[in-house]
Amino acid sequence: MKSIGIVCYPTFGGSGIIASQLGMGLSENYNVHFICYEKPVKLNMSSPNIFFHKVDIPIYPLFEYPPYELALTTRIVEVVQNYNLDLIHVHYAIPHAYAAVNAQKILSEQHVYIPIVTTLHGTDITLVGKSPNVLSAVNYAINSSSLVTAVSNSLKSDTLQYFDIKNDIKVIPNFIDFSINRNSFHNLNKRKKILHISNFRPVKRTLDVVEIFSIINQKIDCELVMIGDGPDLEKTRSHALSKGLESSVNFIGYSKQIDLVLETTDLFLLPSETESFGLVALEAMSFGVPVISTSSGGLPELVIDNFNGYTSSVGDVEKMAKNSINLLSNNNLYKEISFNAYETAKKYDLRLIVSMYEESYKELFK
Ligand code: GMT
Repeated sequence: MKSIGIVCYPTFGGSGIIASQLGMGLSENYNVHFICYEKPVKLNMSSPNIFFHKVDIPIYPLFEYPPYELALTTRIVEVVQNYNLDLIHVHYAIPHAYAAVNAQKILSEQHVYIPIVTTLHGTDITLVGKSPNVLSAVNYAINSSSLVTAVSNSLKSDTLQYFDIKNDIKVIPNFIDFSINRNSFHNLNKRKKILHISNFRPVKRTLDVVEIFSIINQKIDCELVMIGDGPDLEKTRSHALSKGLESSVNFIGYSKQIDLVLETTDLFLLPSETESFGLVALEAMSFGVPVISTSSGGLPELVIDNFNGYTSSVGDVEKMAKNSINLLSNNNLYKEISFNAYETAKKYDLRLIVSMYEESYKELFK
């Protein structure tokens, strides 16, 4: 059986979730070795083919910034040597692709060949990667990877625009596990439940979520559930308070029970400045929950306006609220859009997308 190493951020972010689910899917046919500074939050280690190797980052008073890349590079070298890995798949260019291509170089001096697959997830390109402080190192890491994948056409074209890319970039979208039970047929709740999930970074525009909700709330009996935590949480909470919405907005922090919440949700709001894909929108759609989003980045590749949800320009809270009110007050329209959302999500079934990765790996094995 071939052995694959996966490097990812172990936190609640979409890239870590995709990497974990990919590893679990691959473990039916491969040994999968996760190399991360913590066990990924969504990783279920029940398969005997899944292994976890912790990256210990040296903390020493001299260092203001711990040398994560060096520790990761060293750990990749060790795991490849000790477990005879056949390929390393890194998620997120910064600094994972850079660490992996350096590990590849170290190993080549020992006559060990290891192909590197780099999956670009979004912020590693659109927000941080294109910054002049890291641009040439990220450019080098992408060009040195054996295969580069991006999670949407939009991310692929952003990457080609911001970097000097010599490699082809293959688009392999995010995916969702349809082997778990998904309650797709919704009857609208009497009191409509509206949901937002994010890491409350400025790119998520969580104040717009409150604005959209406050307009809907003037016309429709509804509640807003906000899941997640991050830099804009307090600002968003204060904004809801200042609008007198404290009794109808519920901030619940991080949750591992998102599926349970989605089962009883009527509408999902994602007014992001940009999203390379919008995994959380796909999760909502897999429960037949229509999405109101912006038309930025890769979102319109998933959320098709007037078909499985509605898209608007960034910041157009009036239009997003108008579309929400129209949808939530029209049962027949709601049923149709909800059904289309569910049917769209089925096209992103884990089994289909994992096999796209497997096909790509096969071309790289020696
Ligand atoms: O933006 C986030 O919530 C986290 C971020 C990450 O890197 O984990 O998500 C990015 O990758 C996801 C998985 O590919 C995509 O679905 C998200 O759209 C993308 N976020 C952005 O582009 C802002």
